[in-house]
Amino acid sequence: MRPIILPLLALLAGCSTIREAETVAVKEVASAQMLRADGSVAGVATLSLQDDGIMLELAADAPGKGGFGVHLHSVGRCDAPDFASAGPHWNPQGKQHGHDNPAGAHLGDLPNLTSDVEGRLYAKGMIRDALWDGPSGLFDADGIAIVIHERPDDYRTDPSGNSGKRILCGVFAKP
Ligand SMILES: [Cu+2]
Ligand SMILES: [Zn+2]
Repeated sequence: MRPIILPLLALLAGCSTIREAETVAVKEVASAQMLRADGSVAGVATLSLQDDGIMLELAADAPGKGGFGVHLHSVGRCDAPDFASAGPHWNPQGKQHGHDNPAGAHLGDLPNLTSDVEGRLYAKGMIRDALWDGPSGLFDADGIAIVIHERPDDYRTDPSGNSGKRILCGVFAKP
């Protein structure tokens, strides 16, 4: 029996490894429609709570060519046309702006995005050190928004990285 059973076990082990790799356990998910100043939809962003952290994914029409600052903002409200209602950068640790700032960074400070040849923006990555909910979490009492700005973030200038106007804004809503 032994020569037959061993290959069989190896095969089963291989299958279960593949299955684990393909299925990421998502505990919670929230999505946001990315709105332009005129109220039209430019794309979508999602946050998902997974075993090893919180994943952000975004796909949207770029507001032009080049690089654009992107942040999580502390209030889940996007009132057109200036989106000032989304408040400052999400900052539950009380720091200054920017990863190049010795007193930084806000937890909502994300890497700049660059438009591709088709004029689209894509992002996928883990939000470091973020909590999903509770008083210092993404989904605290006033919610959470994501904002794309008119120009790149300089990663240094407090409080907003000198990234200019708010061009796209999305409120994350839990289903
Ligand atoms: Cu911003
Ligand atoms: Zn910031």
